[in-house]
Amino acid sequence: MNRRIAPISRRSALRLGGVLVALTLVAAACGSGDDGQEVDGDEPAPTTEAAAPETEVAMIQDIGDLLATVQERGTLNCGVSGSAVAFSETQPDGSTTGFDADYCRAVAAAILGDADAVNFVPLTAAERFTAVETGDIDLLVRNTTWTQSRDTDLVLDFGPTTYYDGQQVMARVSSGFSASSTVADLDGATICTNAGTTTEKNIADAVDAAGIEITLSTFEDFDIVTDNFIQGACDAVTTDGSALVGRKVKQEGDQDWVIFPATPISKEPLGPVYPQNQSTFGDVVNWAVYATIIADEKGITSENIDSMLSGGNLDAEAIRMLGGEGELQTKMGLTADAFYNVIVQVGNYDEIYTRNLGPVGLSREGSANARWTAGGLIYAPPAR
Ligand SMILES: N[C@@H](CCC(=O)N[C@@H](CS)C(=O)NCC(=O)O)C(=O)O
Repeated sequence: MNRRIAPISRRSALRLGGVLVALTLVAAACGSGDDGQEVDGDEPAPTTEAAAPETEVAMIQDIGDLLATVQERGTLNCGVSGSAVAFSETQPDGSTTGFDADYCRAVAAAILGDADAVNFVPLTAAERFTAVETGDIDLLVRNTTWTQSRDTDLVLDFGPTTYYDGQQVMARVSSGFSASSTVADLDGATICTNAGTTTEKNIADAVDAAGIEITLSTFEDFDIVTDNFIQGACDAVTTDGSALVGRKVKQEGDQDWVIFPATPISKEPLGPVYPQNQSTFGDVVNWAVYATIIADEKGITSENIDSMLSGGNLDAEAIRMLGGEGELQTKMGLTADAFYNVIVQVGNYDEIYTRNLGPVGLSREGSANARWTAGGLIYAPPAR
C-alpha cells in the first residue's frame, strides 16, 4: 500500500505552524521546492504533476473490476480536499460536507444503495492523482480540472464536468486593485497558490502573455496560501474562481479583498476522476452524475420523487431511470433503483448545487452551470 498520503492530522498540524514554518515545510511536503520562484516569459511553468511510475501502473492494473471491488467492500473510498469551501469541508464532528462530497455520496448511493457508505480521504492537490493511480481511493472528487495531459499522461480517466469554473486572482483594494484590474496590473507582485495545480501553470502563461514579471510562491494547500495572504507575504492569491469566492465569504469583516479579472484567465472544468480503463465503474460514475442532471431537467427532487412516481406523471425516460419499466441500471451491474437512491438520498443537480454553493453566493443563473435549457452547459445524454 502506498503511504505517500499524509494523514490529515499531520497536514492539519502543518497548517497551524504559521508563515515561516509553512515556507519551510512546503518544500519537504510537496517536493516542489519552488517557493519564491521568479516567473516571466522565459521561465517554464513549475511542474508538479508527475506521471505514474511503472510500478504504480502495475498496481492499478491489479485492482480488477473496481465496481465489483467497491460492491464487495461495501464502502466507496472517495478523495476530496477537506478544506475547499462549499466543495468539500471536513467538519469538526469528522463529517464531510460540500458539492464534491455530495457527488461522492451520489456514487455510493448508486453502487451501494447508501449515500453514507463513503470513506472520505482528504488529499492535497499534489497528492490526489497518485491516490487514484495506486488504488488508495476509488474516486476523486476534488475541484479537479479536466486537462489533456492529465487525461492522457496519467493513469486515470475523467467523468462528466459537474462545475464549470475559471481561474481568477484575489488581491486587496488597499493595494490598489479593483474588480476591473487585469493580469498586467500584477507586475512585480508576489502571487501565491497551491502546488500540483493547473493554477500555477495558467498564471505563468498569463504572465507571459501580459509581458510582466511576478514572483510565484506555491504552498501545500490553500489554507496555507490564505494564511500567507492574510499576513501579507502574498500580494495576491490565485486559484479557481469558486474557491476565491468561498475564501472571501469566509473572511468575515474583511471586505478589502477583490476578485479579478472579470473574465477568468482559464477554463477549469471540474469533475470526478477514476482509474483508467475501469469502464464499468466509470459508466456508473458518469450515469450517477447524469441522473442528477436529468432529474433536474424534469423537476424531480428528493422531496417530490415519491409523489411523482406514485402520481403517474413521469415520462418514459424518468420511469426508466428511476427503475420502472425498461430500466437500464441492471445491465450496468446495479440494482434497478440505483438512480432512485441517488435522487432520494442526495438530490438532483440543482438541489446539490443550491444546498452547497448557494450559501457562498455562487449562483447558477446566467453562469455556465445553468441548465442547458436556460443557456448553460449542464446537459446529460438521454437515459435510453
Ligand atoms: N482546479 C485546479 C485547482 C485545484 C485546487 O487545488 N484548488 C484549491 C482551491 S479550491 C483547493 O483545492 N484548495 C483546498 C485545499 O488546498 O485543500 C486543479 O485541478 O488543479
